[in-house]
Amino acid sequence: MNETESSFNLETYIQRVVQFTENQMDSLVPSEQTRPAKLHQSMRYSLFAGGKRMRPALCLAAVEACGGKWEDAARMAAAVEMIHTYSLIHDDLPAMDNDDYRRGKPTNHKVYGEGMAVLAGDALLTQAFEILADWPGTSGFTAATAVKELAVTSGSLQLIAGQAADLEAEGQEVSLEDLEYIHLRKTSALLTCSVRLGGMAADASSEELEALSKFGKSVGLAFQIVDDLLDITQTSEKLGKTAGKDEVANKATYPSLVGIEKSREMASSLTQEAYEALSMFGSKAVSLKALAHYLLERDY
Ligand code: GRG
Repeated sequence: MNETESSFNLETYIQRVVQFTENQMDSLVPSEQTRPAKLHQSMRYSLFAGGKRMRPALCLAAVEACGGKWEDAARMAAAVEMIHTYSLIHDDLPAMDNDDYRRGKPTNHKVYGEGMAVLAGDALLTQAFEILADWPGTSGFTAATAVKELAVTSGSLQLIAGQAADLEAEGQEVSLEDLEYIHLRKTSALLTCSVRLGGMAADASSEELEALSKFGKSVGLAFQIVDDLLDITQTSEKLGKTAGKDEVANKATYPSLVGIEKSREMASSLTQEAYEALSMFGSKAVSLKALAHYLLERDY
């Protein structure tokens, strides 16, 4: 560990990210009183229910790695968290994963009903693009480029592809290759997009964006493997969502396909690859590196 790394305090860093992102979202999303009030309450219920805010954290850390300021990526940080929250609301619906508990609270549809939960997800998804469309851009990147980055990530070849493949995999034989197809899309895609948007906010070079893509891909797969492990080893209270669901649903996961030990090894080796992708940023990547380490070692 070098001097910059040893003086870096991740806990304080994450607290600042949470505050910054929540302030942004609060100022950008219509108030709970805005008509139709129930819709806006439902959107805000899930948006402000907690959550680790890892996508904004990665986005803001990527701005730093590329020499920019958080302010430049404020809209990106809000937009990626809104897309993430929409995906969680829809994923929890009875037609998908049918979950009652998320971020330590009853799921959106349990509180607001299925119809309103679908609409809250739709509205968060749509508003994320509106927010990004108002980003002023840099000399190298326009708002349209950033909007396209988020749209491709959220579309039928990435996020939704992962979810569709996951739905289709239920009750089927799933290979390690199939599992990687799903998680590169369900999990890595939005993490990669978060760091790439942060890079764009700092007017990153194409080499820097390429390095951020490699970092996001590795961190994303490691994140998913750790998520699968936590589903087995942690309680619902600790996770804030239903633990042990994968086994009950007989779902293919990394531990079910390769075992717990091998899964841990894979997550460590992917995190190592993520660190290596950061070499060109030097000490400016201290926060990205600390976040990758945290995502590997987290216990919820
Ligand atoms: C388009 C409906 C739809 C879904 C897309 C992202 C996704 C696919 C589904 C969401 C559910 C899920 C299990 C996604 C995999 C990624 C993952 C482990 C998400 C949980 O993210 P955390 O742990 O959650 O960062 P918090 O609550 O901390 O923000």
